[in-house]
Amino acid sequence: MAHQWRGVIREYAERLPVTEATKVITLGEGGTPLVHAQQLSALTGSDVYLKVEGMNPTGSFKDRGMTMAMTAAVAAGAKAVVCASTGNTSASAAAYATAAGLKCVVLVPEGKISMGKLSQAIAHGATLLQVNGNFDDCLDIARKLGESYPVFLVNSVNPARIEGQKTGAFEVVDWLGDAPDFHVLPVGNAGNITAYWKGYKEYCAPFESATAGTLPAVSTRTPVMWGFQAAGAAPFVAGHPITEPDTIATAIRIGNPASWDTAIAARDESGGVIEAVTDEEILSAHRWLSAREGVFVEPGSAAGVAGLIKKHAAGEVPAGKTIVITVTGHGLKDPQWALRTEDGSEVQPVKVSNDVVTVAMALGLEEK
Ligand code: AN7
Repeated sequence: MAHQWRGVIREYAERLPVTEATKVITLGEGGTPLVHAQQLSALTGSDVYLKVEGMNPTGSFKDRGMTMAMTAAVAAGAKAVVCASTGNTSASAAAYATAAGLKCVVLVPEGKISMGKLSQAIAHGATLLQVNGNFDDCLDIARKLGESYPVFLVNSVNPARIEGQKTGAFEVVDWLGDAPDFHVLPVGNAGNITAYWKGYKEYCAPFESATAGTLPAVSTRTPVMWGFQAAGAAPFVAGHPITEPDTIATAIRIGNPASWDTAIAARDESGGVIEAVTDEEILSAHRWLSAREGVFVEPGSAAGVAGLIKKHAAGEVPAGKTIVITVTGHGLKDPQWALRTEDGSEVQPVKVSNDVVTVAMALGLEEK
């Protein structure tokens, strides 16, 4: 019988802070496709793979961390959870809170989250407040609420989130048979680069499991980590927080990343970089993925691909390597960008009358 994926907690229970007795809150997250990107591979002369996180239950990588955070919330006896979000965390928190039977409060920056993500939080019954401020302001309030009020914080400052998200690295190694040479991803609040690096390091050494003794190393190496931020929201490139972050990639419109030190550690321990890509480069990579690879992502998710293309143009991508890029969220989250041409004009579908000859003419077809 084919193996049914059981969600990241049950698949990787020995490497997570859970026991047999833990009540697991899951929607079947993880087990996402690692797609061989044929055109990016042809471009670079390396084997480039896309870890397609839009295939998670709520359409982003956040579900890997949210299954752990919501499981921890239930274990702690919480009745309500809270998060700040640029959109995907709120969509995920709302869905997993529903599955857990908990109330969910989400704080989002007013006017700066995509329609798809807003719809998800509302559909799952979260109490959504639009804060007159940016994501960093929302996170500040969410942290204070968690400290002083009876609500459980499920942002990635909660270590359970990082534990869940590290399973992305495990899946890459399990699929490829070893760690890639490079792992590339977008960086916003910096939880994901922290989590991947933790996962890669744990898989590359004997692991002291809380439930299963000492587990042997699975991989022989760890990758070089390459993170990319939007140029208007690139605190790691500036070397300090940004007070007015701005980018069309609203998912990563973050100026004061919570996981600052661990992201710097991932960069430096791995011999990697965190660099910036412009909104134009992000939209161009977004178009590349949909039109050349067959993978539809939201703009923020294309930042890693934009970074790889930029570094290739600068002659900084070696050939003959294995490169994995996490594309973090689904294109349907924020579909409006697909309906714009490169020069910024709106795509207008061609209208035709209800008649085969007219349709054939519109297609330039001659009768056979
Ligand atoms: C598609 O949902 O911060 O560096 O509040 O939605 O781990 O923050 C989302 C971030 C990349 C950046 N790609 O990841 C939120 C939120 C997508 C995202 C990131 C986000 P981190």
